[in-house]
Amino acid sequence: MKDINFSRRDFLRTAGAVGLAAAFGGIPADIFAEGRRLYKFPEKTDLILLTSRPPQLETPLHYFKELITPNEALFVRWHLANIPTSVDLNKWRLMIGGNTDKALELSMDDLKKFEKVSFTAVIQCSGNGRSFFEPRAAGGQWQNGAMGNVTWSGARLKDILTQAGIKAGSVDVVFDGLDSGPLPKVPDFVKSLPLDKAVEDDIIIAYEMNGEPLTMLNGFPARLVVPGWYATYWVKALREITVVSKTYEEFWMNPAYRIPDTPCACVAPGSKPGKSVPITRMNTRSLIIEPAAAASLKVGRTVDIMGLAFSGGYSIKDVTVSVDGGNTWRESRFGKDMGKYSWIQWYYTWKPEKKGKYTLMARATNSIGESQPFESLWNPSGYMWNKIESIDVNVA
Ligand SMILES: Nc1nc2c(c(=O)[nH]1)N[C@H]1C(S)=C(S)[C@@H](COP(=O)(O)O)O[C@H]1N2
Ligand SMILES: [Mo]
Repeated sequence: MKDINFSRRDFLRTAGAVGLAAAFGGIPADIFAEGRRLYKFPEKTDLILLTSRPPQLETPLHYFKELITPNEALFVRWHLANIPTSVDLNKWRLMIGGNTDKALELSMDDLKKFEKVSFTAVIQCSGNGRSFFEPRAAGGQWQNGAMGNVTWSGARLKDILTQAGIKAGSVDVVFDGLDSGPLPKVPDFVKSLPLDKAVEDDIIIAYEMNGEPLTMLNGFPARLVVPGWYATYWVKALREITVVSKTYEEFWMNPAYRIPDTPCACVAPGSKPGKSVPITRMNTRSLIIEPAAAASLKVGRTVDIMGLAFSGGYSIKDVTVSVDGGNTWRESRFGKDMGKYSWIQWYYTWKPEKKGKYTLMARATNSIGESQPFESLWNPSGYMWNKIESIDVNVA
């Protein structure tokens, strides 16, 4: 068993308590941060609670001062009410089949016999930052905490598919996890990748995050990791991988998780796109972590403005910073380079010489010239938020 504290009963009791506390309005004052409610789930620290069933938990911003997001602080997002709360590795098998020469049933020991690959990659929900869109986009109202930077380890999907033998005429590879909806009519969370994407070298079935087994809420015992692409494809608690000879188009591929088929993946705010395509690669974005929004700074005293930046699999080339609301821009310094899928930390030293209100901004550009827009790129689902970050601080 994964964890003795993780019996289904304990887990549901914890989750149920959230509902009860909310129903009675009896929420202790000390479980708020950034004005939002915090809650602790098994194996996790206090995280910002969006919903308890299914769990949707956001990482408080201060964790992003760290280059690597600790496992207990990584955000959590499930779509369906029935999620695995314990998995017995003696019984768990990853099944691979469909349009393959043979069907495989891999135990965790079998999975660990494939070459082990490790890299650091940002995991980010398509809806990260959704709450900032105007007009409002329907869906979980995430701020900036539906992301994290994690070192993932596991087996190459390609190696596993090669062992099964991909038959001619294969088109998509389909991934299903152990979760399910409360009623049979609720579509099961199933995602697919085009075959040519699925056999890329960097796509892995991860069984470790930051050198530890995955936490239950982040997909124990194994999950798909598609570095550079939005986390909707990173199917958790994997159960079955099926190679198919037709384009897979069930609910979570169509109509869910699609973006306008326009060059900016955007439409006029409030309007509907004519044609849509599945969301895929992450765009380029940055975030200011320090100082915090509305911070009070001292005139004549040096501050290190610090933040992070990343893009969908292309390294960040530069991050420019403005301390005057976008009139002038200066280059920042970078921290340690953890590879093209990781975020990079950037720093800019600033000494405000006059009292007043200042607007700090950051803009990242990746190695193929993709950058951040001055105005948000609106789409009906509120995906891909990457407007140039901007915070106000006071100097006194
Ligand atoms: N089995 C399963 N995998 C899933 C999901 C899900 O609902 N079920 N949600 C996806 C989405 S949309 C996101 S953003 C990520 C969240 O991963 P995390 O909970 O580890 O942060 O998981 C992905 N994998
Ligand atoms: Mo997501």
